Amino acid sequence: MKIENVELRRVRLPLVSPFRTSFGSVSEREALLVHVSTADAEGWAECAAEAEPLYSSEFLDGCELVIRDHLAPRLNAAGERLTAERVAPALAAVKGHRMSKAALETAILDAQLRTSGVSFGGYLGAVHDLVPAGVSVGIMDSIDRLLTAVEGYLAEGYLRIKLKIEPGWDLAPVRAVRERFGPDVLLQVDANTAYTLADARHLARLDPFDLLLIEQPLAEDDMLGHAALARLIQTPVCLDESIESARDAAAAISLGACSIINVKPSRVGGYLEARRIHDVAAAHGVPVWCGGMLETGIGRAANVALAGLPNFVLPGDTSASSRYYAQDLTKPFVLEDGHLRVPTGPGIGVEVLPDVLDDLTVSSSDIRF
Ligand code: OSB
Ligand code: MG
Repeated sequence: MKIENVELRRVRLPLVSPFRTSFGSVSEREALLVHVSTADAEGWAECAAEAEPLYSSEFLDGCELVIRDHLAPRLNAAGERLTAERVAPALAAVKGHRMSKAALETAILDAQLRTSGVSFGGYLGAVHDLVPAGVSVGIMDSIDRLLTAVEGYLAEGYLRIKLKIEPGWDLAPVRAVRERFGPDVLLQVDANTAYTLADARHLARLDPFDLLLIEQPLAEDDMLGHAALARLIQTPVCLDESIESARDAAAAISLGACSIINVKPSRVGGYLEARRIHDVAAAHGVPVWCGGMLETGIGRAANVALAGLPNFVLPGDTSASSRYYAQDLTKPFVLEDGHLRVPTGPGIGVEVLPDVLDDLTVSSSDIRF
């Protein structure tokens, strides 16, 4: 497949409400779209990096630069023989930059699958038409506001609540949500690396609340710390930031650093590596779920397809478009009885709305092949 052009487009979408995590607060999503043109098809993908390098070391300006100056030229060199499966090997010499690599691979995979009329779900091996949706609820100014937000999400049908936590906002919000909504609500927390192993006794105080999991309590490079913590608390430890590859997943599982994995294709370099993590975890009896990065409909479509694989047994952070945006870049993803439907059309199975895209675009540039 010969690529003719790669367009990089920066878009800015206002969030319906600010989203605060232990590493910062955002009120709009600035995203980088990668749009690949071949003779036969167009492919779209969304780079999950944020404007600032706070979730991980990657950030939007850096992604644009590395795609333009280091990644795209390596794909160009592959010429006609390029396929989505050959993208990662062609880019392997470049260390890291997984979100940038994932965006390129995904856009190329979209074009390839549109050419052959195969859906992402079909290609990846999805076995479900509908996937259960959870929702990630940010840190709020007060417990009252949090309870109002959670009540709204439960009324909409979300099947699992994830509370963002940090020191000073952990036991009280979890206790309040449990007391108000009862023991049957599937509830989990995400610390985004905000604690250290010295907080183990404090985190053990979450044990009585019967959480599904605690996500990434410690620093991303603290595999041994997570293994030690997992022995000191009853809540299952789930890793997000620490897992950047299937090899990381195998190591974390072997060390006892996690018993559940949040799979974000963007964080691990793309959907092919994400599927390998799914497979490694399945072989160890470790359940996985699909994380999110406040994606627009473009990134969401592919995530929902991945979430249809058999070992994605926990509800994901794959929420409806309306949880994030009043106007999405695609036809909105909507909840159907707490589930999102896996797209079945070719490629990611959704179309970008051209007028909306133009309205929300802040800049664009072309890389000619
Ligand atoms: O840690 O899972 C995370 C959003 C941005 C960056 C990191 C994370 C998140 C979320 C929201 O938790 C997931 C979503 O709804 O897309
Ligand atoms: Mg997380």
